[in-house]
Amino acid sequence: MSIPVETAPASATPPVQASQVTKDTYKGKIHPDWCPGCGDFSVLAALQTALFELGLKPHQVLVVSGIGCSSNLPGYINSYGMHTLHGRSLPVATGAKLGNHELKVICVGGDGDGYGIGANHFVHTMRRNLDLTYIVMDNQIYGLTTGQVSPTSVKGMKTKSSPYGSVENPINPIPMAIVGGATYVARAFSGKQKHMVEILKGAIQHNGFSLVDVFSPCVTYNKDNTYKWFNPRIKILEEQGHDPTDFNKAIERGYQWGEEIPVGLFWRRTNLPTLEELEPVLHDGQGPLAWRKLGLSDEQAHALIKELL
Ligand SMILES: Cc1ncc(C[n+]2csc(CCOP(=O)(O)OP(=O)(O)O)c2C)c(N)n1
Ligand code: SF4
Repeated sequence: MSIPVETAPASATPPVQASQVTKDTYKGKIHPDWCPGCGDFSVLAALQTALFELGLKPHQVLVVSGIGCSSNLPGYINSYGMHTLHGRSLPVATGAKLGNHELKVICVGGDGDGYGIGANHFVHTMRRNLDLTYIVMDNQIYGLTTGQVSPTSVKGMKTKSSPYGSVENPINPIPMAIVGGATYVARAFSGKQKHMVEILKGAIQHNGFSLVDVFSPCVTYNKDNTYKWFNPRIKILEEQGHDPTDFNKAIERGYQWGEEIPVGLFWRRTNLPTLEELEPVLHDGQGPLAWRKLGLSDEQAHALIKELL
């Protein structure tokens, strides 16, 4: 079988015609199969609005996910997308970003996906300060697998896998990301969509690794951390004069849990170079790696592809 070898254009310009972006541009063709009322609907809508308001074109955006209800999101948005393996969105996204550093790369997934099986990738992607936006739809439970305890389930929470109450301390992703090297660390709530849009726009525009942890209630399996439970507790940092350049305050507010739970931008740092900025090969004037010639003859390329397939 002869495999056609794609010849890369010499210029860095992607071979896609940019069309006019409208409010509907980012609407996908498939209707989400999430349960009615799932917090993930709000995250999808906020992300679509943020991309529209930033004037980005779908061909400039790649959305990468792992596995879970929340990780189905790339199927519902009109952009480039990859639905990868459980916990593996960040390494796949890292490869994509280094392959084409002009892309806006956005990772999405759940708390189980990102803070459980994918926690090692989370830590290493943060310390590299790759220019990625990571949105975690944190419902404090495994939704897709029908309600087991997750790394962010509250201690004592009764789930299918912890019928007498979880005995484990949960992960707190906010302080973890601040000390882990993330340079934009924020939290949003599905019940405050307008605020989420602003947080997402800031994250996507930020040059460096941004985490947006979103309280996105699982209305089917988490009967503790519901909209009703969150609504009176959620307080917006931006309305309280929080300074996101104050490291100690960011950590302190990140630990707050109980009667008052802050959402908003906890921490932002702008003086740390990104991994892409430190990679000399990306700055030799030849544009993204993805658009460069391979430097192989057609025969060599065919032989290589044959070997890999
Ligand atoms: C390697 C691997 N282990 C386990 C699973 C089963 N599994 C699928 S989704 C999931 C957890 C989903 O929870 P979360 O990431 O929080 O997403 P949600 O469904 O709540 O949005 C698990 C354990 C899997 N698909 N692959
Ligand atoms: S099971 Fe939970 S997380 Fe999954 S779609 Fe339903 S409400 Fe959303």
